[in-house]
Amino acid sequence: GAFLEFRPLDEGSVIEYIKGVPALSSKLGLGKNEEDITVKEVGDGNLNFVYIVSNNSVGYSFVIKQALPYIRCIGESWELTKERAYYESEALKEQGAITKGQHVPQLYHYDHTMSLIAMRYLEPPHIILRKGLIAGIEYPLLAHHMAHFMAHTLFFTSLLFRSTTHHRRHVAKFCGNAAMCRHTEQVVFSDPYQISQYNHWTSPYLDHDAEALRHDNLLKLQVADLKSKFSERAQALIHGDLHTSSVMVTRDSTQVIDPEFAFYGPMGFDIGAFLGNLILAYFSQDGHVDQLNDRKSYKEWILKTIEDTWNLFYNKFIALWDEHKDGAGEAYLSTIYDNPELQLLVQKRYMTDLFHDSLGFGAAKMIRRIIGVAHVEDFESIIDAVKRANCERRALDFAKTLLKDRIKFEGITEIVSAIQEF
Ligand code: ADP
Ligand code: SR1
Ligand code: MG
Ligand code: MG
Repeated sequence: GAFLEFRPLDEGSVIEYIKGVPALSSKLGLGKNEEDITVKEVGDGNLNFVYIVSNNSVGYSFVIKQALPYIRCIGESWELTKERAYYESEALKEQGAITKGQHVPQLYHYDHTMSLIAMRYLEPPHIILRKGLIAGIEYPLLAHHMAHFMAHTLFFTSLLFRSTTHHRRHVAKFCGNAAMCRHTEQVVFSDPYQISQYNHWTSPYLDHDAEALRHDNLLKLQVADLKSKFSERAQALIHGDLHTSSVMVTRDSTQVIDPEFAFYGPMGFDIGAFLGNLILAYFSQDGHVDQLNDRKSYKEWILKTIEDTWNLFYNKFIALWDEHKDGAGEAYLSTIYDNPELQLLVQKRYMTDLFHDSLGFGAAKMIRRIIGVAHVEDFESIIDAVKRANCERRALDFAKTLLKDRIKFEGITEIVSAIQEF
């Protein structure tokens, strides 16, 4: 049978594990031709171990992801609950159902004892979006797909669609993911603004920039507002870590993976994560210029993707709202919000607040990737430290402006112009 006690797996013991789980061994056709089974650890994320298990004689594969009770990229000294695998499995189910399986890998199996999930293998040519952005590859459907994913997962888990009773039941379930929220609170909203053993940056070039963060009263005032919103506002089921390494893509397919940070939080945290990471990708492009590619048109494509993502999100979200305005959602009762002008006013207010939240969270997430513990490959892959620091400083300065002045921006075209003029 399945393992009775938690045990960290390795490439060797994965097969032994699968043998004890009929749902997985039968999927793989295990038993007949065991020598055709291969296991490869491919985890390149910060936290967990990911194995691709393949039966090469039939050309079938799936993925096993296991959470150990610590942060992989740091080591056993930084403990992190392995219960995160449970929240990842629940979020995969929920987001999979809401998007009708279009943008989330199917969950095959969850094992609580082993803190492990099995899911669909996103086969090549799927790659991590961040790697595609570094390589300068355009994805024509990305904005459309991400807008669809975010509009659907956020709308259908909010009070715009649900009763407060229904909502509270769901909020309570994901409240248990508190340790993961505390992790985010530390690495996004606290550590970049104080001295922390985990912070690092491209030194010595950014030493003054890092110090300036610790003395920027206006910035700290704004970050406190965001932290409060992150910790207090159960607006919708958010992915919680929606950067460009949590998206796998081909030209035609966009798949959102890795929702282990999922909980009921502010919608803008997801939208901001995605947009903020696209802005990081934009500012890193100058570091990837070579004789073959000046990256000019690619930078334009990134900006267009930022603009399209927000505009498509806006339209899709409002369309869902209009479609369900007489449904069970209790945020704006149709008996009270009973005329088109009022409906328009309320929607305008809601979307403007959401836009400003997204800008704030996006900016905070940019800052943590330059000064905090975990950096991004967009910049890390720029070998020349001077070049890298110059790209990082522009991104950091832009993020600081965005964080402080976000309510001055009325629409996404203003953001795109601000990036271009920066
Ligand atoms: P972590 O939580 O450690 O960041 P991820 O879920 O992001 O782990 O997975 C780490 C890596 O494993 C991804 O960057 C990707 O390369 C690979 N991976 C994860 N899930 C899948 C999948 N379903 N199909 C193919 N590759 C995957
Ligand atoms: C040590 S911080 C690691 C980071 O990686 C994850 O993807 C989350 O973003 C987390 O903050
Ligand atoms: Mg990941
Ligand atoms: Mg993860």
